[in-house]
Amino acid sequence: MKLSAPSWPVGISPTSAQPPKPTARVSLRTLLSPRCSIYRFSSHKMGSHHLKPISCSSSVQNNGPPATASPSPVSSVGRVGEVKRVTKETDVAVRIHLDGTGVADSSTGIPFLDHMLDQLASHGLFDVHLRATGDIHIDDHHTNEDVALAIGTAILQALGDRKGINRFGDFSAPLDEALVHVALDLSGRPHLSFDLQIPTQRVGTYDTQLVEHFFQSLVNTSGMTLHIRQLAGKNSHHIIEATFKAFARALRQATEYDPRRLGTIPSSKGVLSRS
Ligand SMILES: [Mn+2]
Repeated sequence: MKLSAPSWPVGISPTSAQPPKPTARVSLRTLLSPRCSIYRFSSHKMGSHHLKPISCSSSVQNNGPPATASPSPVSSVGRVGEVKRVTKETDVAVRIHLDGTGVADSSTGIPFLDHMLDQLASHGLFDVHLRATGDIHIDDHHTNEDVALAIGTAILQALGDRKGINRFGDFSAPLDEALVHVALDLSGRPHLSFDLQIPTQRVGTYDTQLVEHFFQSLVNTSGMTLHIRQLAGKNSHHIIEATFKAFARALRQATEYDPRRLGTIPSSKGVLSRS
């Protein structure tokens, strides 16, 4: 696997100024350090009690000034995470702009996943550009997982030192008969509690088991505490889509700035570590 900055044909629109603005993002050099191996797991390890803390702890551990070894070309226009992740199974390039306008531009080869990533962009008001190719001739498992791992890493990178953010997010999204509650904490500590009862094995061609796998993968690389509860719902498409909408809204809240924070780190410890 390698991480490098992909070049995108799509420019980033400047955003309205929001104090405080991070001075730089976490450098890819930091992400590539030996202490920062992206956690990769296979399906038999997916039970949450089997998950080990990820080793990628160096990039935000101290919450000090972000690394400056790699001057960010985008620091003047908002918080952007950009990751290219290549394995023998998949090739994923993602760029996420947390202070975006909801530009949805994702193509994974998995139509239903594209539909869900569009929810993430439009309801989070994130600009999400993602291209993925993978071994979907086998099934969607590897591509679904690696897309989520890359998105999680991009979020981690975009958040930088997390100064001044709300940190917590909470939203309940209805979609017709479905109602899903999401609560999250950008704590730096990966945890997923997942309680959806999806009644069918597939939505379109998408295996509904992959929903939990998607969020577990995202949680592990982003360093996020995430709770997902289904309060109502009968239709699988509605339940999953309500989940992505609630997640997007909660993440938007958590990543946005709290003006009363005045740019300080929202933790009584003074740091938001990943361990
Ligand atoms: Mn839909």
